[in-house]
Amino acid sequence: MHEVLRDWDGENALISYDARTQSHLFIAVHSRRLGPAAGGTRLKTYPTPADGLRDATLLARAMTYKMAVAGLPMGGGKSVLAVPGELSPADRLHLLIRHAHNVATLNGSYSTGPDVGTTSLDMDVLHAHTPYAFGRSPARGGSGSSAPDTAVGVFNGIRAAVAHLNGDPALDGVRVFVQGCGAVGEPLVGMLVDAGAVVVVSDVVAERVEMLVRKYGVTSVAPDVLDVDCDVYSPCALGQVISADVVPTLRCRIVAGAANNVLVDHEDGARLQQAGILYAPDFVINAGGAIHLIGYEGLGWDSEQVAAGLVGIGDTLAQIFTTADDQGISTEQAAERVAEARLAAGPS
Ligand code: PPY
Repeated sequence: MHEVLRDWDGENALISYDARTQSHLFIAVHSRRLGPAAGGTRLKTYPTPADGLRDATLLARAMTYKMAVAGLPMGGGKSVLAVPGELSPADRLHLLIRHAHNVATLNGSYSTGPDVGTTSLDMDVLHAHTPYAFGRSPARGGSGSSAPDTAVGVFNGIRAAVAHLNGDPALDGVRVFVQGCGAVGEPLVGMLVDAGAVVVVSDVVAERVEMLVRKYGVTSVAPDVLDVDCDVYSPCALGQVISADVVPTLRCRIVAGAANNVLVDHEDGARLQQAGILYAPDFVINAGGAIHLIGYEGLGWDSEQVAAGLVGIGDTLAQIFTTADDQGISTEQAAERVAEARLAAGPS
């Protein structure tokens, strides 16, 4: 764990161990340069505790960049609850309450929200112990699940990428492979089908795939298949799917999905560029959830303002694609430069 922290450029990390559930609790605060840090709570099993801490630190950094590019007055943070396996409801509740107390000790320098493995109902639990939890259920005063708005942002981003290559954002007949059809992937599939796209899906949960095939008439591939012949590959499950080994096997023109930390290495952005694949940087295209949570709950936005923010994802990507072309750099680099310029300028 020392090495994880040594190799990270964040502000601080809170680390604790819960003996009852044999779980590690991590909160990583990467940067508060643009405002208090925010980012979801991921509840998941990792090979080692250090892997959980590494995930928290890298996801927190991605949140800093996401907030900066989206123009939200927030910093980047993330929590990981690294559990040994499925917890009983009572143990899970115990762990969430312990996490809430950890969040509370940070006195608002970090706020959390839902992420992989947690829901609005979990935020209701956290909020009973700390005010610093976004994304409660509407019945408890929250703005509800941000996943559908994350999907809208990804949809807008896919249109921007298609427009950059085709000169037209129309998705009619465009082949899109959506990998992972959970809370974000499913509504995305619905929007794509409505827009006339030819959609291929995959998911580790076979029943989910069967449901989508029945509901939308899409086709499917096995969960481990990546080399689907398509225009757009949309990773909407977990990250780290693009690596030096994977890039040569891809048969798409665009990579544009909702997953966080899609690239294994920073250099994979350049590898995609060299392979002639247009990459929509993850921290730009998946900002819809943050725009929803911070917009509604932090900034008091109405649904029109949130919708405008989601449209902005497409506009920002269009600019990043053009800058990357003009300067001969990868889209990942172009997006990082936007974030780093905002961080250098400080809060606006
Ligand atoms: C993400 O976009 O990955 C998030 O974690 C969303 C978020 C944003 C702000 C507070 C909590 C979660």
